[in-house]
Amino acid sequence: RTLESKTKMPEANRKIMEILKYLVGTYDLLGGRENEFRKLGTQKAVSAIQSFPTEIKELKDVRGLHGIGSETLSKIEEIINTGTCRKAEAFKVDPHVHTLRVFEGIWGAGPTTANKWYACGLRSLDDFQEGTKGYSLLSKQQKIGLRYYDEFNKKIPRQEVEEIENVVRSSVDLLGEGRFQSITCGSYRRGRKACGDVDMILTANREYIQGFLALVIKDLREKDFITDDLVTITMEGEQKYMGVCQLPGKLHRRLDIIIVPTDELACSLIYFTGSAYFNRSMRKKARNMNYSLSQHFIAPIQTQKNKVTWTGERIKVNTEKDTTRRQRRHLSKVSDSYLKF
Ligand code: DCP
Ligand code: MG
Ligand code: MN
Repeated sequence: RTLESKTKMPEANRKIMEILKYLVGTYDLLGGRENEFRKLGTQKAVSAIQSFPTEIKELKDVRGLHGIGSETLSKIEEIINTGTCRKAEAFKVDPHVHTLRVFEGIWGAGPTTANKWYACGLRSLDDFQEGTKGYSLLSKQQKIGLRYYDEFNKKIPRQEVEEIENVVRSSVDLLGEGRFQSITCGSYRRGRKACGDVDMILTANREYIQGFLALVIKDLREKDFITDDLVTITMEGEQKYMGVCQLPGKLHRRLDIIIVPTDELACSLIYFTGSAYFNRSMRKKARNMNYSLSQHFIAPIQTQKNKVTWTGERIKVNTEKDTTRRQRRHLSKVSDSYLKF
């Protein structure tokens, strides 16, 4: 797996990516039809540049790239020439954008919620204090998000991610009698020095997984390691937990755990390691090759006049590498360095 290795991408490309991603995030935050349109256009450029093999020195280097519109091209030109673009600079000092970003920093609040609050006249975190109108607008999760606002918005050093991993793993090993493997994914597995949360996959043979996640969570709660629950999903095909944990003397941290049968591990690893961008391009690529890639499996599909049909067949993949090798065989003429492992 190619990590998001900072050394590999040329500095100039990384700069362009960084600013374009900031624009994508801000368009998303602002919402509305126009911004949605701009967001999608800019996102296409991000995907294209992500896998661009050489340093972007001039506009003509990217002019022919598939999917980059003229508006985005002119921004890229601005970045090449000036190191920034006026749109991004304007967003950075826009109080409306600033407020929406603060609101979006409350766990459980996305762009839609942030805009709704803004429209209600709310302007800062103080407007959400207990007993206020703002407080009454918060969901149960958002109240937890607000309580730990500063803590959740601080990154977790790798070392602490490993300490958290160890607590979870020791519980899993004991309760699972050694049948379960636990793997920390997300930005940690991509090699980041500091992570937004801890994302773990627990895996064992299908016969053992039913109900197991609930046991682990209960145990971790009794140990006062898990302090709050945000989301628990326990369906037949999916077990997912999102909550809050805390090591003694450390900050409250976000913890996500999913549990998957071993036969789905490869696709789950791809999904849960991300990044979200990577997943989007992988899935799109799969789709273009008449495959459907999900967090559970990869399967051949047929597309006719925008109608997608699935035969029910799944491709057996044992490793992440299998998943893309199989795809790549059908795509030998396209070179996409981002898909190379
Ligand atoms: N994911 C995804 N699409 C999303 C959100 C998440 O495909 N909209 C996948 C890819 C992510 C993984 O789940 O890498 C974990 O999600 P996180 O939100 O924890 O993101 P990261 O771990 O990548 O970054 P961070 O350091 O912010 O936690
Ligand atoms: Mg994460
Ligand atoms: Mn996560």
